[in-house]
Amino acid sequence: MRKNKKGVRLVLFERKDHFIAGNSRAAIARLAVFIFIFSGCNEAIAYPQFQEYAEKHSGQAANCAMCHSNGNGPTGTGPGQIGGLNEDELKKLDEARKAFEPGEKIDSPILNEFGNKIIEKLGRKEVIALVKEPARLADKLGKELDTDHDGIPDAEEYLDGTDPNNRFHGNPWKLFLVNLDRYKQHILLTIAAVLLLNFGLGHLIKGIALITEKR
Ligand SMILES: [Ca+2]
Repeated sequence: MRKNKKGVRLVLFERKDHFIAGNSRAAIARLAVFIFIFSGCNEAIAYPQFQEYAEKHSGQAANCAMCHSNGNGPTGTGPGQIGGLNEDELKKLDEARKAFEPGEKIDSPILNEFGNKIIEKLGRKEVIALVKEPARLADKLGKELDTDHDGIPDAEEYLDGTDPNNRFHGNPWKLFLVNLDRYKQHILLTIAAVLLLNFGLGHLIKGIALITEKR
């Protein structure tokens, strides 16, 4: 180790250069995450106002998983959280954050399918504006979106406090009516088959009774 001041500095720089050269990709990814989390990019990464409104309106518990990949929200180092994203996912996140206008196809790794569809349909600019009026989100989503294809529109699931990503999770009465309508043909055919079977069995029993009487 060199004793003079200049020499010590040189050794330190050499170590740093070696660290970056040997782990360049990992270092860049860590740096990107650091910049993302601690810069202006972190501005409004989640909008809990929507979750809070859904809970208040429906009386049902709702957590960040309503729109986010991770139930604990986007901040952290777990799966689907900003600190746990790789380089490709960070690029997707960056693209999604630029989707200010509606109609842009996005695939944000910190959002689930419903969360991504909200941004695709409305654009971030409108979503940010709705933060102050979360009740209007349902109207803005309309009746067409049904992410889990259970027959209940996403807008209604938002108001009901049910999971728009889970086709088995919905208002039980609405699910019953949807399924009744969806399978009405099968139900009618089953009823007709049962009635015909009863009719046939009735005549068969009568026939057997007549034959028995004649004997
Ligand atoms: Ca649905």
